[in-house]
Amino acid sequence: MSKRFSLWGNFWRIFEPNSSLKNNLLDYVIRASKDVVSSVSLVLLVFLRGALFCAQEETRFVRVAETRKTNANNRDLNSISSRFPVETNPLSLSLFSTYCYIIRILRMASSSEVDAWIATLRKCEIIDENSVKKLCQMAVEILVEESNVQNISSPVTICGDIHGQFYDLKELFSVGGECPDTNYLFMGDFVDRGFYSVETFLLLLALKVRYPDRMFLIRGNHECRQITQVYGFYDECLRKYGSVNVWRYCTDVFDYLSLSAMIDGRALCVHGGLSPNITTIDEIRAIDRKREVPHEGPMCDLLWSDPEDIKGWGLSPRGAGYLFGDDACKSFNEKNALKLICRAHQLVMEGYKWMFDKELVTVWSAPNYCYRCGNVASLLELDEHFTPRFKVFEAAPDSNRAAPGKRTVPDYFL
Ligand SMILES: [Mn+2]
Repeated sequence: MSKRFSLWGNFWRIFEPNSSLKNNLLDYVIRASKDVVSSVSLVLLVFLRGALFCAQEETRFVRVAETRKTNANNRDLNSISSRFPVETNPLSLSLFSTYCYIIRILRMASSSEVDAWIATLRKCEIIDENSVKKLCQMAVEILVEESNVQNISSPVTICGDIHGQFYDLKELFSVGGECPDTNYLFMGDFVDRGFYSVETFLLLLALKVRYPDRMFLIRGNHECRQITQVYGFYDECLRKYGSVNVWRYCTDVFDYLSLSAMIDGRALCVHGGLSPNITTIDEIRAIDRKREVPHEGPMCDLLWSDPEDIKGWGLSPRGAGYLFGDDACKSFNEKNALKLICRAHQLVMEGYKWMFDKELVTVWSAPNYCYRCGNVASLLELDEHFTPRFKVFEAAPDSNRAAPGKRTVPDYFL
């Protein structure tokens, strides 16, 4: 090299507004690594930064390491970082956090690309097939690390079904606040039935990739290959892209979506409901979720079940999952020290519905469902004191929609 690449001199240039290295940490890393002195210093720098990161997040890593020890047979932890030999000694913790830090740098390097996708998708325009492929790969890298029961801290805004109603999702964000200013948990059923499943799912996914600690997505019963071939998502991908590749990339992502979320250890959020085969939260953690939604069993029940005014368990008219009564719900909550089960999956005309002496709530976030049900929608805000506050909203006015909002109602209505 005729001119030595100066590690320190160039480092600050990343932050200059018109720098050629702007937003391109990866480029910086590659250039620095071409020079021996620079690359050695870079490795040291990264290791030191990793150690600092470790010190900051030590308690979290200790907890992760301990969870792994106690869940030695837990197949859900079969991810890249869980194969990393983490013990609770400082050196391996430091190595582990260095690894996490490098992953974080690589993610930051591509954030300007993700920002561009988000800007396009926010206009309800699709991104090209290669971008979808890349976005889906990035999403899988994040989702594969997530537990079946994601821990989320309040405050958080919880949303129910969206079903491809893109303009109503924008309405939701204008009522609840934009991501990342607001923490969001979406409880599944992003696709099918509405006209914009592609834009809706890809926008939520891009936000997940861009702000992984601010946006949480869990799986609904429509996030599977079989259902999307019947209720619209498959046809929409074919129509908008001329091939089913995008549908394939997206359905592959579905397999990695988490199954539930736990808020402050007090509220369990799932798409459908409970299962007679699950009595503890640890049993949810032990499910091997990375697959198509099965037709029966615990994983299927979490995505398909409904609460009902019965005693114990009943057969579901949906043909999958179960009906469960207040006694089943209350004993599950008591056993797991839960205050609340939060779920979506059923249309409620008022947007939300309490049941079982406020031990369960249904949240529905698709206003005027299928563009003809006339219902309102809601989102549930849980603050630091765990006080629930519902925000009810109506469908976006026609003036805020593109023409297809006025098209005929699809046949996918159930
Ligand atoms: Mn559903």
